[in-house]
Amino acid sequence: MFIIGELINGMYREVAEAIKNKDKGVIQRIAKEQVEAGSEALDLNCGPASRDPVGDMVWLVQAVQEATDKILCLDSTKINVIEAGLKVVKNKAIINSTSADKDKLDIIIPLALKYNTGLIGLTLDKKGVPQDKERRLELAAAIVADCQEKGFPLENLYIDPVVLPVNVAQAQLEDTLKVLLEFKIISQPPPKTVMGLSNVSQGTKQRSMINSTFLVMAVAHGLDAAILDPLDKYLMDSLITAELILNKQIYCDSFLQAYRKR
Ligand code: THG
Repeated sequence: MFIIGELINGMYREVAEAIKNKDKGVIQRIAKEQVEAGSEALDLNCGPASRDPVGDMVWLVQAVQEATDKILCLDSTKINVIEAGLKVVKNKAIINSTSADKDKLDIIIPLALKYNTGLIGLTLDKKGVPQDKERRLELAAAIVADCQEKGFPLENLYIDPVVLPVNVAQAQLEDTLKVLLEFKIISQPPPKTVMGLSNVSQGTKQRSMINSTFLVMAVAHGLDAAILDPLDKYLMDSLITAELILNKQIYCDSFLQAYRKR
């Protein structure tokens, strides 16, 4: 599993405060903790309260890459925020994200090509998040087709079926899992798949249990990458164990210790 640490997000009060006060130490500590816990990439999101998302994204990128050289996943719906961040990224980046809207794809895919980044494509459009698996598949196919047309390598494309909270859209979660398998037959090579895992438990009281169970099920449906809280030990141990059961890790009696810190 390609793990993208989700904790540098202005949705968290501590992070929002640190961004506001330009307190690099807090951000760099959270970056290092997530890397130590197994993240290969770090999501950077200024949060809904940011007054200057362009300036804040540039500051976040610069602060984080002083602490780690991991892949940076620039998380914003605003194209100018993404581009400002890309201009200062030194190593590898992933654009998080584009919708399936043609006008957005026409700007974002060339940007991803110009800066040689990965790209996350959400299966939503101006009409919103689909209610069913068929529409999610249609939107994924539209993103894949546009990437093929523009010469963007599908190995660098991550399709995200858009996870909604279990207390809001319970009836859709099974479809969200099943469509992961269907994304894989859209093209050759297939796109990769990613989920914002913690969305599933927002507003619930058993977050770790819900996140872990959903992640294990997603692993069984071939999920390639997850935006998650890598500091949740129960979640990470569940992930390692799911990969063990699917023969993606070699068994030994101390497999949890052996695989936790790779
Ligand atoms: N897909 C993609 N990117 C994404 C998402 C996605 N980026 C943002 C989000 N979804 C993934 N990241 C988070 C980060 C935090 C939370 C959920 C998803 C979260 N935060 C607490 C909450 O809302 O309860 C914040 C409160 C707190 O604990 O302080 O749950 O789906 N491509």
